Amino acid sequence: MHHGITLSAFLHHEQRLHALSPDLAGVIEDMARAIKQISHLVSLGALGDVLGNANATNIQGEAQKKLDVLANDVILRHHERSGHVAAMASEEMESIYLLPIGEQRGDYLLVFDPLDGSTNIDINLSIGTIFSVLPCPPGVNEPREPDFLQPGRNQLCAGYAVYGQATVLVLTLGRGVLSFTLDRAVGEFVLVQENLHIADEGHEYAINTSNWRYWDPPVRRYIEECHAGAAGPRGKDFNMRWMGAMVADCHRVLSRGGVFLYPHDSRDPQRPGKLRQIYEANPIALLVEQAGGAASTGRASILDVVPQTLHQRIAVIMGARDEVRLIEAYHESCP
Ligand code: AFP
Repeated sequence: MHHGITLSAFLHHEQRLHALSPDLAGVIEDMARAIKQISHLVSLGALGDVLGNANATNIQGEAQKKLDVLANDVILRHHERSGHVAAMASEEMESIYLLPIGEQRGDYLLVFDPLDGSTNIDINLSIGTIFSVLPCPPGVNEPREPDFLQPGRNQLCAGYAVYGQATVLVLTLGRGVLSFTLDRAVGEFVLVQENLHIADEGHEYAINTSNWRYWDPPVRRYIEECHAGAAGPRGKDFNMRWMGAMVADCHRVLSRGGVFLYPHDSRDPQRPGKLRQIYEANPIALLVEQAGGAASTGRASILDVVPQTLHQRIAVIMGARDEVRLIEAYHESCP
């Protein structure tokens, strides 16, 4: 593959050489167009009517930002009449989204978090869009919620965009991870990196330490050992970063290594974690595994967990393989 080719050329190449279905390529092209439009809205900042609250709450009970609602709408509009998807689900909608009556149904289910890291919107820090494509079960023309409750291993494609200094699209079709940058002059995503790889060993971690008192002992142990640095049992110093947007923190992990944790904590006994499994954890977990890293709840591989509900939450520990395995070992020795 050649650096500098456009996303469309890459998808064309995948259809020719790896039998990528034209409809799946179509879903990705539609998503790329939606991301370009969201990127434009984000770039308006205070000059557009895009900042602040939408005066509504989502299914998670979180106050929706205007940009959460706008981005959700942009993605729905780019897919609902394409004929490529059968139905969609999003962090911002309580139920699954069925296509308008009369529109052709495709073979795919699209799930997405339209604007991850909403609390960063009004302070002009990194935010992103996360998406994933699942197969629509054969013979299903009008999908229902149980059709979306598939383990992450079923994902046919996963990706995210980060709206940072540049808008970056990171994508996997299950054959490694590629990174594209939006060339605003021509309105095209251009391939800038192939085979993103996360080094097995990490020296950087990301976790919200304000939740320390709620963590389980294995997570406390791991972070305590990171804090101890070269003088502690790990025998090396660690660096810490926290962006407050999973998509940005995980983009750093995919770009320069380390580990990201939003583990189980005891704040709410009903909640296995904070992050949502189907449209947040699963897509990033697939990208991390495809880049040679590992993605775990601490006790199981994220991609093997079968979700019970559309908005199910899950504990997330992912990134450098050796670090994730060590945290899993701490969980094993602490039933
Ligand atoms: P929002 O999109 O609602 O801001 O949530 C972002 C997020 O789900 C995830 O992207 C971050 O890693 C995490 O929440 C940040 O959580 P804290 O508020 O604990 O920092």
